[in-house]
Amino acid sequence: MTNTPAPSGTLFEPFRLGGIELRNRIVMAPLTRNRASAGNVPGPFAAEYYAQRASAGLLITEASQISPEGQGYEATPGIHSPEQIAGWRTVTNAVHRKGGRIFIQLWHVGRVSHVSLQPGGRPPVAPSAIAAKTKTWVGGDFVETSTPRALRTGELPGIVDAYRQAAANAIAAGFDGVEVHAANGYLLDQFLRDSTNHRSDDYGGTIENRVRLTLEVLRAVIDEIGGDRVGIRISPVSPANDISDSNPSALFGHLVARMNTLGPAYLHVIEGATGGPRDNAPFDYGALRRAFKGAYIANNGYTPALAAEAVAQGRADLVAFGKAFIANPDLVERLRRGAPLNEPDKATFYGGDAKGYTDYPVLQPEPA
Ligand code: 8OZ
Repeated sequence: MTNTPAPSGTLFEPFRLGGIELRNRIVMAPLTRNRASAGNVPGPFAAEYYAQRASAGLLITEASQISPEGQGYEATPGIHSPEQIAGWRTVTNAVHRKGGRIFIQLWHVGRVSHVSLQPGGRPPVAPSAIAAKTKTWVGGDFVETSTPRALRTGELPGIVDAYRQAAANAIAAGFDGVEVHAANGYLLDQFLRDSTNHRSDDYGGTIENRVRLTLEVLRAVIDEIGGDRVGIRISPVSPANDISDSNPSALFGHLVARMNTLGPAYLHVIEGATGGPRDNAPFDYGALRRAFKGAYIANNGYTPALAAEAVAQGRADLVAFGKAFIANPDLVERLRRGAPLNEPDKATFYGGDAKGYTDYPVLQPEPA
């Protein structure tokens, strides 16, 4: 990865997010690493991994399932058991000792799962019984996802309550807040978008109905821990995990307008195709930013220069980097100095041990 010095600007200035002060505008994006231990407890190197990256203004953890049914890949951590809460406590302590701030991403995969990961080997759940043409990670390999069953209307309050409980657990684990994962074709996104939501109850059909579950989740989580400690991530035009919508501008415009009445601290937007081109489909992100009353975190394919420009021009309050943070624990310092970036090693993204996780080199201190 090449890097040119970021134009002097506001990326390195502090930012007040909800009730907390971030020391810069650089966010570590949520990154799935599949290194959890037995019981889906954060693994032995997780505290060190996150603490190494604590100079980011805000760390957002890897997606963490809110319930056993919410899991879709092997060795992803949860935030529903006492052991998981205790495991995350070691992570939040390590990050806070270094002066960092950390939110946990709350995840339910919906249909993006496999029977072998589901309680009792049952099918995964989704708004509608439509299989995703996508793969998940089981037994150290990618496998086709299993066909889901449609959730009954009467089951939805239980899903909302699992998010609420997970948010309470996150606070018990010492997190500064939570990010509701409503992106990338997982459960909430499956309810939002009309390629995956074919329901005929109050949670399907019209845009008003399709946003209902996401808003109920947001309201429950905010009631539990306060809007200052809650963000939400969306990916309006990303096809990730075999998903699409016939009118993303209307859908996400409506969602954001309704969210304002609940008062989450931030909106985190994957612009374009997740991990891919930013211009895969036309979308006016500026309109979302202007419509939303809280902070806007931009993500996806931002180079240091593009990030500095987005913040300097006021198109984003914060910018989240993913792969660059895998390979550069001291990304903030490297951007400040205009230093070269380490290249991420794709072979160690998912699963494994400390290799490709906690062993990326940092810069030597600058000579005085
Ligand atoms: C990569 C591999 C597995 C899961 C996402 C949680 O896309 C993920 C994820 C990414 O949001």
